[in-house]
Amino acid sequence: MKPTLALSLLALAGIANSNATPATPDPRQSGGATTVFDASMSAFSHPAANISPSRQNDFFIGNAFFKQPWVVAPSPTPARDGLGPLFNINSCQNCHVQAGKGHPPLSKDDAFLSTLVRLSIPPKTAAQRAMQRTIGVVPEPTYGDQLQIHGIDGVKGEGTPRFEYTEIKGTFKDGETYTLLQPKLLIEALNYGKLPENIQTSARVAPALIGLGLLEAIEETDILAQADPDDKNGDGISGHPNYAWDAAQQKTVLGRFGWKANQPSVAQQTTTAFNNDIGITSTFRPEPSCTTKQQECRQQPDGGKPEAQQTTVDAVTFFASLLAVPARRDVEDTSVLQGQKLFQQAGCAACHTPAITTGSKAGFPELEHQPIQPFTDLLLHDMGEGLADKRPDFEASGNEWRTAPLWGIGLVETVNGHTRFLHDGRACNLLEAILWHGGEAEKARQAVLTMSKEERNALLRFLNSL
Ligand code: HEC
Ligand code: HEC
Ligand SMILES: [Ca+2]
Ligand SMILES: [Ca+2]
Ligand SMILES: [Ca+2]
Repeated sequence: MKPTLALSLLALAGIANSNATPATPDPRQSGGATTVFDASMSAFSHPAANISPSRQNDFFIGNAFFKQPWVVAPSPTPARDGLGPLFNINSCQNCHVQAGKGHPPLSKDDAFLSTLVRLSIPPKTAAQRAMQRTIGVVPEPTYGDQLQIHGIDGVKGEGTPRFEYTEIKGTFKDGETYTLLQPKLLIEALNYGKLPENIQTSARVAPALIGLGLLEAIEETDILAQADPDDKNGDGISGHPNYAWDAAQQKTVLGRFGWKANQPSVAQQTTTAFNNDIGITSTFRPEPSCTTKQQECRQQPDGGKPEAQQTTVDAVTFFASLLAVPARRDVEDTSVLQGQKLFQQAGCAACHTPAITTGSKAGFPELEHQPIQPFTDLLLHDMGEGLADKRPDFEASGNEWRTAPLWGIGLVETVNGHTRFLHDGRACNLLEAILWHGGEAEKARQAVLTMSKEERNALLRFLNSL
C-alpha cells in the first residue's frame, strides 16, 4: 500500500498504520500502532487504534457478547440462555469490569466477585497422571477444578470463599516500616461435603485484558530465547515456559495466558471461561461444568447443544484479542526517567521484558510486527514461599507464576477504582506487590529495600507511567 497523506498525518499523530514501523518507536506507544491515547476510565476498553472500520464493527459485536448477561434456560431469549447450573457470575464483564482488573473482597461485607478459586488434588494413580496431561491438574472428585459459588434454582452453589489476613511487618534500609497482608483462603458453607485433607486451592483475580492479541502474536522462538531454565548465565533467574493442552489442536503447546500460563490461547481461555465461570457450553467444551457427583447439576435443562454458538465464542475471542493497550504518560518526567533506570538496575527487567517485537499472526494484521512494551517474558518464575499456592498446573510448580505484564498498570486505579495487585490481589498498592517478590526475584526485592525514599518514589512514578 502506498502511504497516503492522511496516513502520514495519522503516523505523525502517533497513530501509525500497521505497515509503517517507525525507526525509533515512540516510548508512549506500549502497544505499537495499536496504542490508544486515553487515560480515562475507558482506557482499557478500546479496539486497537489501527483497526479498520469493518473490523471495528466486529469488535463491538464481540464486546456486546462480553457484556451480555446469560439467563437460566429455558427462556424467551434462547440465544442467551443456559446460565449454570453451577456458575460464578452471569457475564464476562462482571469479573473483567471495563476489561480491567478484578480484586478480592475489599471489606468484610464485600462479595467474592471478580476473584475465583481453583481446586485440585495431587495425582496418585496412573489415570490421574494421565489426566494432568490434558487438564494440567487432577480436579477434586466432587467439586471439580473450580469452585462455583452460585447455582441456579434447585442447584446449590458449591461454597463461600473468604480471606483472612495476617499482618507481616518489615523495614526498609532507611528505617521506614511497611506492613503486608498475608492471605489465608477459607471455604465455608460447602454444600457438597467436606474437601479432602490434601486439597490444593488457588485464588486468582481477573487480570486486565489489554494487549492479549499482541502477546499471542509474539513468536514462540522469541519467548523461548528468554528462557534460562538452568540459570546458565548465573543471574539467579531461571524462567521457563509452561506447556499446556490445546483442545482445538489436540496437542500440547506453549502456554501464554492465566497467572500460571496454563492456557495456550485467548480462544481457549474464552471457551473455558464460558464453561467454568458462567456455565455456558460450546463446541470445544460441550459438557456442563458439573462432576459425576453433582447429580442435580447434571439433571437441569440446558440452553441448547451447545449453548453458545461458535460464532459467539469467536466474536468474544476477537474482541478480547484486539483490546488496545493505552499509551504511557509522563515519559519525559525526570522522576519517571530515574525510575526507569532503577527498574533496570534492580533487575526487574530480567523478567518484566521492557521491549519485544511481535511476529506474524494469521487473521490479525493489526497485531503483526509491532514493537511493544509488555513488561513480561511470558515465562514462569519461582517467586518464593510467600507467593506460592502449592498447586502445580501443567509444568508450573506450586511456587511458580507467569511474569505479570505491567503495561497499563498505572491506570488500574482510574479504570477499576482499586490498587490491588498480584494473583490473589493481596498487595494493596504497587510497592506492596514488589515487596511480596521472593525466590528468583529476591535480589530485586532486596534492591528496593535498600533504595532511598526518593528512589522508591521514582520507581513507583515509573510504574505508574506504564
Ligand atoms: C468469575 C470471574 C470471571 C469471569 C466471569 C470471567 N473471567 Fe476471565 N479470568 C478470570 C480470572 C480469575 C482469570 C485468571 C485465571 C487464571 O489465572 O487461572 C481470567 C483470565 C482471563 C483471560 C486471560 C488473561 C491473561 O492475561 O492471561 C482471558 C482472555 C479471559 N479471562 C477472558 C474472559 C472471557 C472472554 C470471559 C467470558 C466468557 C471471562 N473471562 C469471564 C475471571 C473471570
Ligand atoms: C524473577 C522474575 C521477576 C522479577 C525479577 C521481578 N518480577 Fe515482578 N512479577 C513477577 C511475577 C512472576 C509476578 C506475578 C506474581 C504473582 O502474581 O504472584 C510479578 C508481579 C509484579 C507486579 C504486580 C502485577 C499485577 O498485575 O498484579 C508488579 C507491580 C511487579 N511485578 C513489579 C516488579 C518490579 C518493580 C520489579 C523489580 C524491583 C520486579 N517486579 C521484579 C516476576 C518478576
Ligand atoms: Ca449451561
Ligand atoms: Ca466446581
Ligand atoms: Ca538466568
